[in-house]
Amino acid sequence: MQLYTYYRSTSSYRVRIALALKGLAYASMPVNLLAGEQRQPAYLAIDPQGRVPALALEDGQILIQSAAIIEYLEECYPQVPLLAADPVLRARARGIAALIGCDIHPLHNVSVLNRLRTQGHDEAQVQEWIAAWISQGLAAVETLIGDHGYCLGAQPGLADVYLVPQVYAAERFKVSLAAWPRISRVAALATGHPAFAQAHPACQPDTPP
Ligand SMILES: N[C@@H](CCC(=O)N[C@@H](CS)C(=O)NCC(=O)O)C(=O)O
Repeated sequence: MQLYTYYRSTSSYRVRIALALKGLAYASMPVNLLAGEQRQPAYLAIDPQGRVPALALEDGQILIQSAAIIEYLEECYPQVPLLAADPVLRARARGIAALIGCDIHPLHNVSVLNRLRTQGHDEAQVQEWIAAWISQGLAAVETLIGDHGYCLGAQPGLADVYLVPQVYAAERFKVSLAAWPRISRVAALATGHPAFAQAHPACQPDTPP
């Protein structure tokens, strides 16, 4: 498989974690979002929306959208499951994933921030926008996760696949995690896990030196 990815894209980071947790090999196909490669015709032929990630399967078929890609991996490679057997726990994990993937991340995506800038908002206003949405969302996540281990149990799962990249984005945008001890605990735990370490933005082929 080939993963079209950008080192600090949180959506790509999610898929990298899922692939690593499941022990699946893939080739990284870096797309430089700062250079606008996602809007070039060659990449639009892969994802007409011009976003990463995209996953090319071994038969050449291409999947887009991190949620759909992770669901595909879960269905095809269930040996290391990201979802519990219990339907309620599955729904809780999907709820946290949707909260982050639908209600936090899209509001600080690069194209949204650039639209704010072209509308005349200065960097302080853009920063306030980012911090407001991340803080509101992570405050809710803090109440939805448990007091021990990963978000919803002793093993990492779908909620962690979404939360750890969102924590990375919070730190990148200088949003303090101090008010959220459970989230901080999960992030610290993930730091010591080889799959999360392998997927981290700091050690991707396109990570700047
Ligand atoms: N809902 C999509 C979001 C994908 C997305 O917004 N990716 C960002 C990077 S995290 C991107 O490619 N941005 C490029 C742009 O906005 O031009 C997913 O989960 O895959």
